Amino acid sequence: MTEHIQLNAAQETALSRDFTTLSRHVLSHLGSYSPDAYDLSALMGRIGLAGKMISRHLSRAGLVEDALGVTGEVNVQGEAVKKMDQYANRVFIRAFEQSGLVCRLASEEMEKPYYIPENCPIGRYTLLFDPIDGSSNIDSNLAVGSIFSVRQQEGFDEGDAKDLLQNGHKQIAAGYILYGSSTMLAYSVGKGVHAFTLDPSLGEFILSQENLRIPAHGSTYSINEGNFCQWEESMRDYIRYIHRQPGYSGRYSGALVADIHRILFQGGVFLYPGTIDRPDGKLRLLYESAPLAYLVTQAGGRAITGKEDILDVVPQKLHARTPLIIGSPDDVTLVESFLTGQKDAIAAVG
Ligand code: P6P
Repeated sequence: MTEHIQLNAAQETALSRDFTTLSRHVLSHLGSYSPDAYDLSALMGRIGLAGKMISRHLSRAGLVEDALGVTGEVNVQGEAVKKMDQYANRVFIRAFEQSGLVCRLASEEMEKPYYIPENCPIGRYTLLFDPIDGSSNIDSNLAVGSIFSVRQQEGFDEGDAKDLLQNGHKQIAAGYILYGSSTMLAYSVGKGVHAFTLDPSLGEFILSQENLRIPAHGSTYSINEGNFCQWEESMRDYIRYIHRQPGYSGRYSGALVADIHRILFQGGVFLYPGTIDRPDGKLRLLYESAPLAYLVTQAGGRAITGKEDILDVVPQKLHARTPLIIGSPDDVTLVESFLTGQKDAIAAVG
């Protein structure tokens, strides 16, 4: 009779980890094998598939004909559309056309939601996403990301997707994919934050960090100081205060996902406040700030506009923008004390 072959502890751990794929992890973390849980697990699997395809295209962009540069078009945001934006947007659409799960996709790159009619009577999910966040980094081979948010469709949609104009608490899943030195996916379905690393040799996202918790404080502040003269005085006072404190480091990559990923793991605060040109800020609510707020909040962090929690904001339109201050709870609270003029709090920090 063959003995039950035992690997050593480290080998058994590695083997178990390698079989903890994204879809399986979602099911185990939902702690349910209901049809909804299977749907969400399958949906996350399709997001992972889209991420793998985008990662592959990015890694060869310099070699593949016609992958870099702009398309010559301008998107609904008034920004030049990069060829990679268009490719990534198409990848997400194709990933969900064959899923049966998702009826609508709303993207930074599309003025109106994209409907998948054959899915709509059954598929009750909507995917909101920024296919490539930070695409201005692509041609310089710097980190970029995808951001995603999943909501359940409510009621009958007459073609205007009005039910999407609700606060961020309505999200049932959210996360991002970071195309950096490795490709990582961080997600939450409301039961903590978990990170996966793409193993190209397996073609699978493998669990690398479970139940991530953001540090209460970090030394990083991430803001585009080129806008200094456009901020409100209270924001300028905060930056002046930080400049006077020892130990802080400014880190700003131009890609929201990369900056948030650093802060999620090392602590600190990311800020994109309103400016004179853009009083509502630059970042979009439904498919950038709200999903990242959901994720960071799940990890024990905070995300505010300066006046209220990001997750409480109700957008008036699909591509609404918002100021964003997000990260470690102590650091966000310090920024908030400057913006709300809580002089005693400022005095306390010296
Ligand atoms: P700025 C990229 O265009 C983006 O939407 C985010 O990824 C990034 O954090 C921000 O805009 C950068 O904007 O005005 O500092 O170049």
